[in-house]
Amino acid sequence: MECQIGLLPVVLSALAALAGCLNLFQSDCYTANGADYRGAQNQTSPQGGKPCLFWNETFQHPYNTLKYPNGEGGLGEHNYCRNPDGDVSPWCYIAEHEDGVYWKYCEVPTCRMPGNLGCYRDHGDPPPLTGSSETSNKLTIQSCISFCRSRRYKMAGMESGYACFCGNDPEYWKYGEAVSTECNSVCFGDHTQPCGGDGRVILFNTLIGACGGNYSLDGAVIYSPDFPDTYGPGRVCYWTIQVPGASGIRFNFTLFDIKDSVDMVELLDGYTNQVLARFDSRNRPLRPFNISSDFVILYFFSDRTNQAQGFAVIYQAFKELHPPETAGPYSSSPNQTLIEVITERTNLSGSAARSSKILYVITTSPSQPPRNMPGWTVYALTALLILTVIAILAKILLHVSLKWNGVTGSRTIGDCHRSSAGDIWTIFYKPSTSISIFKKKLKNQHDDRNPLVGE
Ligand SMILES: *[C@@H]1O[C@H](CO)[C@@H](O)[C@H](O)[C@H]1NC(C)=O
Ligand SMILES: *[C@@H]1O[C@H](CO)[C@@H](O)[C@H](O)[C@H]1NC(C)=O
Ligand SMILES: *[C@@H]1O[C@H](CO)[C@@H](O)[C@H](O)[C@H]1NC(C)=O
Ligand SMILES: *[C@@H]1O[C@H](CO)[C@@H](O)[C@H](O)[C@H]1NC(C)=O
Ligand SMILES: *[C@@H]1O[C@H](CO)[C@@H](O)[C@H](O)[C@H]1NC(C)=O
Ligand SMILES: *[C@@H]1O[C@H](CO)[C@@H](O)[C@H](O)[C@H]1NC(C)=O
Ligand SMILES: *[C@@H]1O[C@H](CO)[C@@H](O)[C@H](O)[C@H]1NC(C)=O
Ligand SMILES: [Ca+2]
Repeated sequence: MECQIGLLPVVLSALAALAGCLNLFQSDCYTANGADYRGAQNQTSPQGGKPCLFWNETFQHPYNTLKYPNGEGGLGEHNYCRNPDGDVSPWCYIAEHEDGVYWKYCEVPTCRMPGNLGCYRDHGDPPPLTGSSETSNKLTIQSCISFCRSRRYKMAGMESGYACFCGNDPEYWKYGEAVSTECNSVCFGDHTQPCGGDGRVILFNTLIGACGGNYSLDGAVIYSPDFPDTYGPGRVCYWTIQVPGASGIRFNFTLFDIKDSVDMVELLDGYTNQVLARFDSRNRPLRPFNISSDFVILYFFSDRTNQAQGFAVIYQAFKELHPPETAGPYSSSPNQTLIEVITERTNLSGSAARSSKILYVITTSPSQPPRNMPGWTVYALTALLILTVIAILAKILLHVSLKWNGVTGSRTIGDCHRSSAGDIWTIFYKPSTSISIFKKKLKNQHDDRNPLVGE
């Protein structure tokens, strides 16, 4: 299942592995919890299972088309499984049971994000992944993936909401695969993510959510840093995509949630570092597009405020005997015109120029000479120097006369330290085994804490 065809000796198995990768691209979901599922499964399991109720007929429950008439969360005049409330998986209302169960998680086999290797049985001795492990009452999918990635493991597994296992074990499946709904215990660190179950481990490739990497496969999915958590503040990441022999690379953003106009994604020509496309909250990638190069750099930048879910992008290299004719809007020259074609708005001023300079620093070889300083920079620096000297002199004078104020200053620092000790509260957090009951109450509450309100 791992998408690594480069080292396989036999051509046939290489083809099979690539086919496996391509199948993964046909996934209906690119989020860990299927919040983006828009497929048409209308029962809780493809083999039998309970029939789902229509969202336009569930007015006795919090989620229905009367309350969300504009297709929020994918609701509509249908009875397809959806995840409108930030649960760990798509679900639907069912005709009520004797025991009061009125909704169920859906087992949707096509809704598995690429890089999620599935839900597997664990009999404990030895576990499916035999590398490092840890437990944490703040476990998220990415906290476990990061733990394993930093120890150079290719796979990370979460179990029972708080346990994390790492490994490279090729036979992780040996105790058998389980249905996805058996891995729907919430992560203790993030109740919108699935973290396995009792005796069930959910496995992920540790490439998910890495800040940067080098890709040479014909195709792969790249996720924003820290995925499926929101991307962190101050992230500067770049991924190289170099597929020798390709005449072009197709990009399809299947998920794009960038919070402000400062955070951004850019695509650069790998050879010239020229910015080919820039996306942010105002310039979203509307449709797939081609770049006619075999070497592209994907770049991500986030500032210190306003984080969001991030992105998932499929790339697929293709080979052509002759380059596409200049017919149609897409085959334009890959300068600024590409951006015009694929975004809502075109604006390459200011911040775009700054961002490519950041990348320029990162990717340029040290042999290249630094750029010449413009004249105004010299004047600005001189002015700054004079101001600094004045400030230092002033400070020395103030220090002599206001010495005693220093005490107040140090007290403030102490307060800061004290307030940062709020982490202590997490120790009192007791993981509850009745998570599903807790979730059931949530759906029952008619409360305003559902994620649709923000949309
Ligand atoms: C882009 O990816 C999505 C998700 O796999 C797929 O449904 C869609 O058809 C793709 N678009 C194109 C033009 O291939
Ligand atoms: C589910 O969808 C299938 C195919 O569209 C349809 O035949 C079936 O009647 C639907 N079942 C329910 C319960 O809506
Ligand atoms: C809900 O939508 C379905 C499909 O469009 C329709 O058949 C059904 O009559 C609708 N129910 C109500 C109460 O409007
Ligand atoms: C990618 O390749 C560059 C240069 O070949 C190397 O410096 C960098 O460490 C690689 N990054 C990763 C994540 O392997
Ligand atoms: C991108 O290139 C592929 C392969 O040549 C082609 O099938 C596809 O139509 C192109 N897509 C766009 C948007 O130009
Ligand atoms: C695109 O860039 C190339 C060099 O990078 C330049 O020669 C060409 O004139 C540019 N085309 C347009 C339409 O700007
Ligand atoms: C680009 O953005 C700048 C400031 O963000 C604005 O002044 C300018 O009018 C914009 N240009 C276009 C073409 O939208
Ligand atoms: Ca931001």
